[in-house]
Amino acid sequence: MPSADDLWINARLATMVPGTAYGAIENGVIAVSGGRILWAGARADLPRKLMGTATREHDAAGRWITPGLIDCHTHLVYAGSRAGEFELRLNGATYEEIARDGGGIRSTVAATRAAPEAALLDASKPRLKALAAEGVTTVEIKSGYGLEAAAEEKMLRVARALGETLPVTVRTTFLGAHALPPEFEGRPDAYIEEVCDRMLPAIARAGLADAVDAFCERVGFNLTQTERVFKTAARLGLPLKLHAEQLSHQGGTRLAARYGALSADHLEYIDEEDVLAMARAGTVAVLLPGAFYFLRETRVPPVEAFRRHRVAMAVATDCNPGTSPMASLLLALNMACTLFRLTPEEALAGATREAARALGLAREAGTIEAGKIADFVLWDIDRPAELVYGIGVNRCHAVVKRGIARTPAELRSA
Ligand code: DI6
Ligand code: FE
Repeated sequence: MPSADDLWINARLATMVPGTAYGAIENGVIAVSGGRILWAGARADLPRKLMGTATREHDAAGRWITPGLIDCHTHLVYAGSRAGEFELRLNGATYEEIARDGGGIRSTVAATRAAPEAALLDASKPRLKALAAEGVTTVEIKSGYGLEAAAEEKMLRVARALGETLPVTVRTTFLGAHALPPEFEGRPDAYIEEVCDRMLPAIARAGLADAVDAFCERVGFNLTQTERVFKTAARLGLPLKLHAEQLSHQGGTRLAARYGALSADHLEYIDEEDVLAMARAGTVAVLLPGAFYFLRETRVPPVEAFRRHRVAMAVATDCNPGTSPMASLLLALNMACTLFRLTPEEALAGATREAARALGLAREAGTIEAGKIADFVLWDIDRPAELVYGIGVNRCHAVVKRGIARTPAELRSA
């Protein structure tokens, strides 16, 4: 065993390794070497070779340490604001009506297309900083507000650039099939052809996307169109995700399971058969309580069925201007408990271990275990449930990204 660069001692570890509640270890130690966790466990079990050899020793002073949080579903790169649409909805219009009238996603598309790349980065950075300052060390960012090759590529480049300017791992997802761009009005199949024959192959060649997603919905794309996107992505070797059964039941979840998708997301209108298909395929259920809350949805995803059939549940912000203008994963966790009745432990697992699975990163992140990237968070809390319990409360003391510690204030001013 090599010697450690850093030893974090006197910690209460919520490792999130399955088996015991929160995978908790009292009087724990984390040894870090080369940005990875070399060893984690109880002080009493610390290998002799790691004692007193570390270059730096950090006293966690009895604080809880969790894995770095992972926000596995966001659309945080966009320009403009939809506060006006919010006001329309409060004056009686529905989300689907606004979408059909060319508002909604399309208004964000216009603003995002028009924004120079640097301006798009500037507009998006505060949202990622807010997440980072509350312990998010990995984030997924989708395209889908460009809806033409150049603007989709611009969004994905900005997402990648965010990961280089802030200490957060960024995973990008191509969501070209998010909405129908105005140029293709009445010709959705022609747009899907554009996505599959031109946009997706070019983006894959440029290495700009880590996964592919689509919006399978009445206001999005139908099953046949979604399947064409999946086929193309699979041919290019890209993993799949799907916005499924958010506003109505379209059968997207079963399609996603059939194609071995990493995750199906939203799922308010999913049925028992769909849950079984997900269980068989190992597809993660990504729950997005922010969108549920903001749209005042009343149908909740079937959490009990997910538990019964052992479908892993992740929780994410869905940070986007139209249906979840929320840049707080801690708030999403609170909402997952209050609105969907997840337990605090399920919610925290949903933003760590299961979120890692939803991104295909289970071997790299999501728990505090030897071999994983040294991403973890120190919290000023007495018990893990406190993370999920507070509303608008950030108890983050320090965020360790690849072994390097920063305070929330440093992350906010990065
Ligand atoms: N589902 C959503 O909730 C967001 N996208 C999606 O596919 C909404 C995006 C927006 O309205 O801007
Ligand atoms: Fe979304």
